[in-house]
Amino acid sequence: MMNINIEDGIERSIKHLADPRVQSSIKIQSTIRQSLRDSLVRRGFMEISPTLLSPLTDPLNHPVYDPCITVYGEKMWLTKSMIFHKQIAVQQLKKIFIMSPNIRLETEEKASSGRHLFEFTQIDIEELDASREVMMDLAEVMINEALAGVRSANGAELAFLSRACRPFPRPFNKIAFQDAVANYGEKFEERISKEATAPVWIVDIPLKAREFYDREYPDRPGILRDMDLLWPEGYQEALSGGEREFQYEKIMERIRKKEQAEEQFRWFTELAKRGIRMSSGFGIGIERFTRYVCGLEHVGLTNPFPKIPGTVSL
Ligand code: ASN
Repeated sequence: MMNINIEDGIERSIKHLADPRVQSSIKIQSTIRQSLRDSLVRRGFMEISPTLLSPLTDPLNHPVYDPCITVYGEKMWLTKSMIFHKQIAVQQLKKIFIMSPNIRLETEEKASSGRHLFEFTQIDIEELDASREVMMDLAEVMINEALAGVRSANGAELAFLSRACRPFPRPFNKIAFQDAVANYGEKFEERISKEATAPVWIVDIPLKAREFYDREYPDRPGILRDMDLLWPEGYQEALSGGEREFQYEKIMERIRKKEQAEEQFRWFTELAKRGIRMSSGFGIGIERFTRYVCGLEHVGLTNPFPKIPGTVSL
């Protein structure tokens, strides 16, 4: 069964951990994690435990291998994101966040994207009764506080990596998805990010490019009250989020429109049937944040045990 050479694997892992770029980025990441947590706690958010295994997880909007295990005779999935758990927990807990480890078994060609690991952490945030705009404002403030935090705590690492790390003028620029496609074509994320010198919001991403769970504009069918943020300098996606659909009928209609198996979401839809309130939130990829701050070619350089798509490693 074992096709990998463990000796080689261990050798690679030792070399990786000894790489000064890896050591600097891990140090910087520690500051980023602390700063993001502090920003949220200061604003009344509460950290809750991650969920690793559940009969309910994010369907995602792109294909991944789908690891599922049988637990006491029932199927459970490794967490791809805690989107539904956030939406459920926030009904009672109001303002929450999770340092959430996610497993997404990305297809092999993603190995060279520079942006994908099949195990990563996102700081996943949700607030009850909040609008998308409130969440965008929070994201900008948190990002700027983390950049300022790194600048003051990690001077030596930034100098070694030749990075400046300054907070950005606010508010960040916004482009509607439709305009982004019209002006930059299908590969707009790559193009906009490459030409940008500060983060750029992509807003109003349509249902066809998104999962079913973000909320539609009441008067613009198919267009969602959602957002992505792009890092500048070509580092692409920093975060994604939106307002969540909360009306049972609409949730069901959208699951059908996306041609997804209703059964897979029953733990959520049955709860929505009883009545839930609107919430908004987003998730910031911690390794991608670190990669951008450090200016590294691959996100794997920000993790002590990087899981590169298509490769088995420690
Ligand atoms: N964390 C994202 C959100 O809040 C969802 C995801 O990771 N797919 O919308």
